[in-house]
Amino acid sequence: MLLLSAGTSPYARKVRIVVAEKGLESRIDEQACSPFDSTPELLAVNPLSKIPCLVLDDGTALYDSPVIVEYLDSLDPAKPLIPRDGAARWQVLRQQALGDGIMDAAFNTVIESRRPEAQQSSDWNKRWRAAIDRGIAAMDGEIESLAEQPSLAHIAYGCALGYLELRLSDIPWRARHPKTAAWYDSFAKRPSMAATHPEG
Ligand SMILES: N[C@@H](CCC(=O)N[C@@H](CS)C(=O)NCC(=O)O)C(=O)O
Repeated sequence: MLLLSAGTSPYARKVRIVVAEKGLESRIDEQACSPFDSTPELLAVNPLSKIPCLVLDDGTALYDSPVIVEYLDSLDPAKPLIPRDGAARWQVLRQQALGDGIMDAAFNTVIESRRPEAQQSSDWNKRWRAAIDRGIAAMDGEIESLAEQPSLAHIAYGCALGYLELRLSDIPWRARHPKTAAWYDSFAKRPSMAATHPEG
């Protein structure tokens, strides 16, 4: 399988952590890809020109990251990162959506900040930053009740917080939410987190 990815993408990082946690490294080649270049190679597999995108050995392309991680999790049902059924399943999927939603708001904020200043929208910036703040507050409210065994919820939360540290370090989430900060510092030591730490 081929994973089109980028070192600083929090969504691609979520997939790369799942690959490591499931021990699937030997089955997946990674190719760095800049989605904003909209290369013919990326457009051939994802018309949305976004990464991550996973191309299976038979050429089938899977996106976006929630679909990819669900597929990867299904390859080894013995150690699920997403509970198979019941309330626990919907909770983990909702928690993934919370982590992903924080990433969406953060990614939009970062991309907006790269546009010419006169074109930047302070209304959108306020809305995205408020979503990030509320999202982390919600995460903080449940951080102590996360299961002992790491799940996709842990991974999505770790990627969201890691992306904020990388790109929006002015947001004082550590000072506001010391429980979440302590959880993150401990989770960030997992080999899968350390191995996928964004360099730039
Ligand atoms: N919901 C998607 C989001 C993917 C996404 O937005 N990826 C960014 C890179 S971090 C991208 O490819 N952006 C290109 C664009 O927005 O045109 C997922 O979870 O995979």
